[in-house]
Amino acid sequence: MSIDFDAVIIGAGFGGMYMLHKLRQKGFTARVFEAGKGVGGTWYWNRYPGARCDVESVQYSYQFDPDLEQEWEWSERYATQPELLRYANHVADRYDLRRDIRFETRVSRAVFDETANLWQVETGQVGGAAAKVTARFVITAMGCLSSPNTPKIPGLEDFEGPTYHTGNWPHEGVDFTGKTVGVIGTGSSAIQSIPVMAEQAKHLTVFQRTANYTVPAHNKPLDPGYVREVKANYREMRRRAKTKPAGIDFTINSASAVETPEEERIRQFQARWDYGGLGFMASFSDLLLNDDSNRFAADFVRAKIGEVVKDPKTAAALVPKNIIGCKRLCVDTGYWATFNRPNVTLVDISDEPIERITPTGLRAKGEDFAVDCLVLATGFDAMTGALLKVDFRGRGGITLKERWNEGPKTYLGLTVVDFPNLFMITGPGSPSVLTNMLPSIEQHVDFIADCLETLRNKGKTVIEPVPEAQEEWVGHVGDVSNITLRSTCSSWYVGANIPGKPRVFMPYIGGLPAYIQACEKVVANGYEGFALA
Ligand code: NA7
Repeated sequence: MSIDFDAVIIGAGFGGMYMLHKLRQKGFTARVFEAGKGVGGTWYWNRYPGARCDVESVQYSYQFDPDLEQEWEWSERYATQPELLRYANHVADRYDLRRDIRFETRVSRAVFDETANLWQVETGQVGGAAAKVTARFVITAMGCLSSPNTPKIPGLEDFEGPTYHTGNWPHEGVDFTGKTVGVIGTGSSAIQSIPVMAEQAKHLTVFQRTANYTVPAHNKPLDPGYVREVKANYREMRRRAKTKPAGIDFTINSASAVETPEEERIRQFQARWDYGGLGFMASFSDLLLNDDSNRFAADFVRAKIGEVVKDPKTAAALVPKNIIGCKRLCVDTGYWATFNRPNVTLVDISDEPIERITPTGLRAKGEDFAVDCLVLATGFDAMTGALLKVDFRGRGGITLKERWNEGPKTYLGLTVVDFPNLFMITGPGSPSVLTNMLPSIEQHVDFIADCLETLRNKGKTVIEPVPEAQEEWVGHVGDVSNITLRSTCSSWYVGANIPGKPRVFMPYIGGLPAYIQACEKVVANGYEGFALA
């Protein structure tokens, strides 16, 4: 059987685009299949009002080409979705990527042919015929938060008005003027969009199952002097970022919160709060390791709610009860203050679920809430959702679904036993969602491209992890997750938001530096843990 491409790449977000560029640079042929009509992945689909990245734009950007980072101008501290999408399109143009991308094409199935040592990839085009291509390697770049979760709330299909999911927002936008809107969910997407939708809607009713911690973004236009400084020292900043567990260049206070006197502790929290953003969790080194330390941070944030929200009942309902940073910390602009608006109501459904969706609204806690439209800010089937939508068949016809019956098992979050020549960019078992995605993506792309080049140089055509190496890695991923408080709550990190999903802490929490070191050791030892044929 002939081979159409060295590699098929699934997805044209930041992972897929760089993978294509890198493979071309090394002289490989590649074809990218992308379900959307354009590039950008997460930033293509998540077009809800107020959508922006919670990692600062100068850091949430590619670093593989110093010219690119010098020429691109970010306008705000945190880039909006439209700006990120412009950036993705700029990258696609600059490196002439589109000619190897097939848009509106979804990969439905990929079967490894053990005789020819290649993948047979089946695609379906939106409104078109199914097609098959063959490739030596398949590389998934489908994103970690790309399979929207629509909860099975009784009656949802009977609702007569429009229903929008934040993770698959209409391209033409939605005009909420004069509308009554019901929002389900209070995660990052809701916390970003609620303040913006509230400015337009006649009335917004927010249904909250779990109150979330959020810290102010303090977003602002980027000061030209600051940008000049960043650009003059970009390499050094990127290098520093890679020494930090999250791959983000912010200062981590090495002190312990419990061992720090109260006055100083509050001063540290307040300084981070005033600066804004995810760096709040780096106020002390033990916030996710020690219950008491965590409680100090949680109480600091909880106390802020009462200072902002005027209605005591609403303020009390907004106070999160669980561990701070266990679910991903949110970064907001005016979220709590939005509940002071006369056109916004919070409905606490923590003690009983939404009873049903009716043709004209929602019924919860024995009350009917009439709404013109529904916004589902209900998140994603994270980390494995998109991967398991593709019918991957490895050796002996085994499916990835069967293999991951009890939760995802990978070697380095990159490869899976019995699925030769299949690589996952930011797969489960890699730092991925616990880090700045851009450097994590680039590290994976570089690893994969170097690996393919090594195979070519050695005259090898097959690479796959050996079971012992995978077992050891899965054990290590589990062991490090048990050290932190992060694995203890019902978050999407452990699959708890999807009924029936096995409860496993999916990302690698050992930090980006430790992970990079582990990968480098594997390579230095001649692709230790892999079998090459
Ligand atoms: P999240 O963070 O998973 O938030 C989803 C929200 O939807 C969360 O508040 C959920 O409550 C709520 N939810 C889900 N299903 C239901 C049902 N059936 N009833 C009521 N409420 C429900 O997704 P986001 O899109 O906001 O953010 C995802 C990531 O993107 C984020 O972490 C950043 O990394 C960027 P729950 O907490 O499960 O009780």
